[in-house]
Amino acid sequence: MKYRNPIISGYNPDPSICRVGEDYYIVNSSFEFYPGVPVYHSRNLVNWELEGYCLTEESQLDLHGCRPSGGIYAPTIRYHQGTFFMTTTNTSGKGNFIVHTTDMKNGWSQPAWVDQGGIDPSLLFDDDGTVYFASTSMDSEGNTGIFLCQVNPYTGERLTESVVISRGCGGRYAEGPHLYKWFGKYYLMLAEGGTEYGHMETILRSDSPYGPFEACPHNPILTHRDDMREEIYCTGHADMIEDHNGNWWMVCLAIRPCQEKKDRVLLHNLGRETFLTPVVWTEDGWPVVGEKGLISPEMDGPLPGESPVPVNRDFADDFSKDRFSPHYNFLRNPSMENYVRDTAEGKLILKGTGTTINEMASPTWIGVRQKGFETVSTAVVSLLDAVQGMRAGLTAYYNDSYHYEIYLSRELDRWKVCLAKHVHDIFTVTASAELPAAENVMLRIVSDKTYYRFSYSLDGETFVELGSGLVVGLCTESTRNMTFTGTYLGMFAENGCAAFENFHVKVLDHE
Ligand code: 6LW
Repeated sequence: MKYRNPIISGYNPDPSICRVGEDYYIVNSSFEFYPGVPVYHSRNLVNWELEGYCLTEESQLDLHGCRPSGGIYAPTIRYHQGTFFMTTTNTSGKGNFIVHTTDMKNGWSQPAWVDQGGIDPSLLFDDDGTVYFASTSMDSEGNTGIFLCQVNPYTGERLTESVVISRGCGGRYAEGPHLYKWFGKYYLMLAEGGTEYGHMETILRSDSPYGPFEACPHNPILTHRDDMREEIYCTGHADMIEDHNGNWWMVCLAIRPCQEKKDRVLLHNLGRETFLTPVVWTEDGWPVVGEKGLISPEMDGPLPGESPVPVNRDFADDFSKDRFSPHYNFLRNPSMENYVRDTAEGKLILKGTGTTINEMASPTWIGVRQKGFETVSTAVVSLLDAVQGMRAGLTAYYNDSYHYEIYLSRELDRWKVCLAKHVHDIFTVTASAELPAAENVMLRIVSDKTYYRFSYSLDGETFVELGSGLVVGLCTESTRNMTFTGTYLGMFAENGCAAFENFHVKVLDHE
């Protein structure tokens, strides 16, 4: 059965997958965004619904002061004897922890912190009841390695010393470890080469979880570092699973470049997305991934469950219901009293504080992941205050130093619509127009692979383009520090209240 990649588009990196009967669950990293660790559910491995998050309270997810691309790194989800376990790292907090639940609808436990350092934690529930905890860390000489200990998954108590079990298969930064028990052996799968264009997945196996490990003769089992098709790059950080029909699958992160081949510039703004590939086994028990270690935008495989249906990546909110969609994210730990859903009027009231979207803090900002290159985002905006210097509008947002926004503002005694851009240390208004009033103005962001274009309309029909911003300004490769996220399309308010109506994001990319 044919299907399209990515299976979860937009910034959803470091996927980990588990199976419960005929139900499948994927979790992803979430960094400085709140809630933390999204959980997607599927029954055919292609159509995924965002069910919610593992970390929904500040006591589980303290992101105060978290730097861009800090916070929550790679998670692992496992299911054992009726209980889900998720382990991850709060790199801006106390490190590695485990949460658990028997029913996701009732939320997850408080963090059980594990006294083993590093990132990319993973769990293996062995047949004899032992629970192994692996992570990628550094030894006293600063050498990275995969560390292993035994833990109590409920309390996080480390039951044995942490020991190095592998340094990888020769690629730099051996990370993203997953230890499995398959066919009576312990398989250790790793991401190596770094999460950029040299990324790859390797696998080893042993009769003991502590090794010594034998490397797969055709490592790396997955990499796009030399793939000349130039459609998908950075494949790695994978997890594997046997479906309920006995077929095998891998989920991994990868990126789709936002530049056309002719431009030959390696850039991506949508973030690292989640991809799916079938896996088969060799006679001597080694996995063969995809098309001999390559994956494609369209693949074929023995999918479980119902045939895939077309994926709808649009988003719409008329604010008539009192609950926020799980697709909304906030920055760090939001003050929810600043986000009021006026269901009677069909409005979202954003109460802007003195914290702006240029700050590494929690401004009044709410966004959804940009899930395609070609999008149209609109909302009708009205300023409710006439405060000098207030701003409220729509933003294409990567992080606090990389964002473009079209917004209404009050300057001296005039109402204005403005376009501002923040790239690196340059924050400036690049265009503005005076308005007769700052109410019921429709703002619009139209994106393609090269530009974000910003327009406004006073009647909802005729739009005036205020200006544009290059997509390259919001790409992961363009940020001054290493970052791991992707663009959001969202609403924001600063220094006063604003009302938003009919927030829509339409994805036009042809699957
Ligand atoms: C992830 C690790 C990595 O934890 O990036 O570059 C981190 N390697 O595997 C964030 O995605």
